[in-house]
Amino acid sequence: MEKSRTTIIIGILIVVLLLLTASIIVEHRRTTETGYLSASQLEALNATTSNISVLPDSNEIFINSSATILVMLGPMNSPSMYSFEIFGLYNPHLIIRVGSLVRFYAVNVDTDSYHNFVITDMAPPYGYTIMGNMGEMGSMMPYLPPQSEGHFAYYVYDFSFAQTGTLWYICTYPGHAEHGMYGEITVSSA
Ligand SMILES: [Cu+2]
Repeated sequence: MEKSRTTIIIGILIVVLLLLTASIIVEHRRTTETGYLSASQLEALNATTSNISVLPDSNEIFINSSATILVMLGPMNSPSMYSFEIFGLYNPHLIIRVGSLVRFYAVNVDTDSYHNFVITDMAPPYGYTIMGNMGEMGSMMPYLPPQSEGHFAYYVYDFSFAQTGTLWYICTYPGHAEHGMYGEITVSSA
C-alpha cells in the first residue's frame, strides 16, 4: 500500500516536470499566434512603415526600430520556389538595428509545398536536412501547409534582436535551405 502511494507521487512529480519543460519550450519559440489569413489581410500587412527602408538595387531591407514584417514563404511569382518574399524582395539581406523587437508574420503563399521560417545563428551552406540544434534551431517552427482556396496558413514569430552580429533566416523543410531558401540578417548598432 505504502509502496503504491510512493509510485503515484513519483508519477505525479514526473508529469508536473514534463509539463513545466513543455511550457518553457513553448515560451522559447515565441510563436504567439497561428491560423489563416485572407488575401486582403496579407495585402494590409505588406505595407512598410517609416522606420523601414527597402533597397531593391542591393536587395537589402533596413529595419531601424521595432516593426511588423510580413514574410511570404514560397511566392509563386519568384524566380525560385525556394524563396522568401519580404516587401517585394526575394531572400533579402535584413539589416536590423540592435534592440529592435520584430514581429514576423510568416505566411505560406505556395500552392503545393510546406515551408517554415526559422531564425538561426547557423551559417550556410546547409544540407538536405537541418540537423543542428543550436540557438534558435532548438525551437523549430512548424511547417505551414500550402495555401488553399485563398486561405494562407501563418504564425507570428516575435524576435528580440538584443545583440549585434549575424543571423540567418531559413526554411528547414528538407532540401529547401540547401536549394537557397535562406537570407542573411545583420544586427547592427549603426
Ligand atoms: Cu521551404
